[in-house]
Amino acid sequence: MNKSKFTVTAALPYANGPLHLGHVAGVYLPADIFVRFLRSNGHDVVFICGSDEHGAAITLRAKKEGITPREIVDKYNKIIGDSFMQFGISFDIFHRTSTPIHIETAQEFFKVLEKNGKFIKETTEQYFDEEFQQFLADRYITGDCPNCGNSGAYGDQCEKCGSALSPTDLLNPVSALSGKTPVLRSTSHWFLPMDRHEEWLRTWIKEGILDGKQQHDPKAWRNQVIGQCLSWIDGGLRPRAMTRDLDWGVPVPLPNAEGKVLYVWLDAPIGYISATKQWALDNGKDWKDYWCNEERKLVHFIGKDNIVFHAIIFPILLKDHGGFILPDNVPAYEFLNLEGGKFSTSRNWAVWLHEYLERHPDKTDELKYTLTATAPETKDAEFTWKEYQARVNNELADILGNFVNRALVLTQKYYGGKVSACGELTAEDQQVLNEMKAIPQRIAGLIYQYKLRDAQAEAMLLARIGNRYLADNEPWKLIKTDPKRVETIMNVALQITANLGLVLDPFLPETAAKIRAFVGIEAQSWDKAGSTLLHAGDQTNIPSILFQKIDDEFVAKEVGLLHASQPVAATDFSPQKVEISFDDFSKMDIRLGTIVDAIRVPKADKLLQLTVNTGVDTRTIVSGISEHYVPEEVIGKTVAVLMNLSPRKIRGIESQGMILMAENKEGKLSFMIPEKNFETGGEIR
Ligand code: B3M
Ligand code: ZN
Repeated sequence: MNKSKFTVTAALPYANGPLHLGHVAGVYLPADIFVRFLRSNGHDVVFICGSDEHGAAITLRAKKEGITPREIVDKYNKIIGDSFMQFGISFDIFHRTSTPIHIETAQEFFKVLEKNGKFIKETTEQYFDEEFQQFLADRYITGDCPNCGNSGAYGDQCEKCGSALSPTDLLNPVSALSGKTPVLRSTSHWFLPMDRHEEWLRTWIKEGILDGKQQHDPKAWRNQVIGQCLSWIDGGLRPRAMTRDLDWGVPVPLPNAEGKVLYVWLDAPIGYISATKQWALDNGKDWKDYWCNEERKLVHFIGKDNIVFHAIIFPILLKDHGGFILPDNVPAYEFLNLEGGKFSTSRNWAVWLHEYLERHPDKTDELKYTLTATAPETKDAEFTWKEYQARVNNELADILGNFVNRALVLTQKYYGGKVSACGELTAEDQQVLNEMKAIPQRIAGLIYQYKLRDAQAEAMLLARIGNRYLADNEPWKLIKTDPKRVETIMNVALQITANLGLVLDPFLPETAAKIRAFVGIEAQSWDKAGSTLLHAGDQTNIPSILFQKIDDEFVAKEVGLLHASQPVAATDFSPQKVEISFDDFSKMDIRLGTIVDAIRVPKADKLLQLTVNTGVDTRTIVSGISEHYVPEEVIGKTVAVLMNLSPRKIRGIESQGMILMAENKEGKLSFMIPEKNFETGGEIR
């Protein structure tokens, strides 16, 4: 078979902050799995990434940290690059858009478009911050999205609904610099008349046809990608400024363009090309073979907020320039949420990759497995530490780890580690071996369709089959009565083990390498997967444990870290009250009481009438918790009671004391329940 050649890119992360697990799950890990598979299946492939070092994302961050843009990009390029390396994302190059080769490439690209009349130069009114004396575009300006109402939409895009915007589209625009409403001033820029491109884009995206030729299979594109693109095109594309008034970026390479730089979304995608050029220089290749050869498939892995830039704007630029191939596919990922919330840099609701790797340097495959198993391929998904624990314990440790360990330990025990001979195969053996043969083909089929979650599940299926095979055949019992049969069983089990060392490789490269080392084989090409890889008499090695179980303490610690990192806004809670003496405090008699009965107070929405056993008596307390708890759920709870508060009549009922509650920012209430199972009456001091 003639194997397609690929150029695979992963979105260039802005060098304005570290990466979190949402980025990893929705771009870098799937791209890496895809590329590792292509390599092992004998495709010619280059895997390109780098940091995006221009644009308002960078300059605004620099301003916030009080350092220069150069210092910002140096700092985060290193943090991001190091964490990719440590996590084993196997880019052929991780480049930078602030390098001379990139700046030159981007300028050259711009000049060609300009010379060929692909831009319109126009003077228009743009927002200007009078206090900071600066034009405002992109992230320098925020406001309400005209399409979805999101109040944090940027001047070039709403990240919530994904639509591409211009600053003047925003409702209630505010400058990110001064926080004030900007004024309009005129300035000239080079615009890309996207409206001229609607027709061919529609045919290309809908049917995969470009210049009358079938360029790609539109059925292979994700529905969300096609849907988003068509809705923009149908809504009418508008000219879009390709330059900005800024002092950080790629200077516009024309006379009389002082103080103007390329729009970051013209600059950054060209970063894929310049990175390829650098890699080609370093490796004695011709970069044009990766960008200008129609035999090659260009694939962009991105998050869904980047769809318009990769499936509409960049293709227009490539076509306008001429001589370039267009993407064969743009697998875009939805968003990953975290423990019930959205990943957010500003609210620090995130698990940062570099911090995870610092805490758990030996748990890369555990994270990869969980992220792939829950990847937001077709809809938003959620990462929780509980699920991580369950995946590691119940799947990686109990199934994969257990099976591999059993197969190798028994081989050590019975045959001194030598692969036993395969005798006559039973129908069951044959069936298991047939599955082993079929699984790699199914994995390949799924990966070519960018269904990496299902592909990983297929690879794990082989471990499940192996685990069940040993459990069903119980060689540890049979060894006493039918040692001949056990030889065959162990041979089959080891063939499965060796195959796991191949089929898991794209997903769990470290684990797969360990398994191959256990059975004593080298990395093999994908076409070997499914076959019997071991021969009777081959020597295997003593295995180590593949996966340690994750205990509850691990989960509690991780969840705790997440909450502990939350910035507490001064306005969220009331300020501290005036100081009191110890005597004042000790006047209060607070105890553990148990709620023995609860009823609603008629005609009072907020009130429950509680009967509380305090250890010294049973009393009535009226509590304003009815909006938070129904009577049935509070009965039996042991809670903190303020005993010696003067009794008061509430709605005609005498309330003798008070139940102490904690309140969060949203005004939700929680009982103060003792952490240990303490009896009623215990004093709280
Ligand atoms: N840096 C946006 C992002 O990180 C942007 C991607 C560029 S890809 C050419 O989401
Ligand atoms: Zn929106």
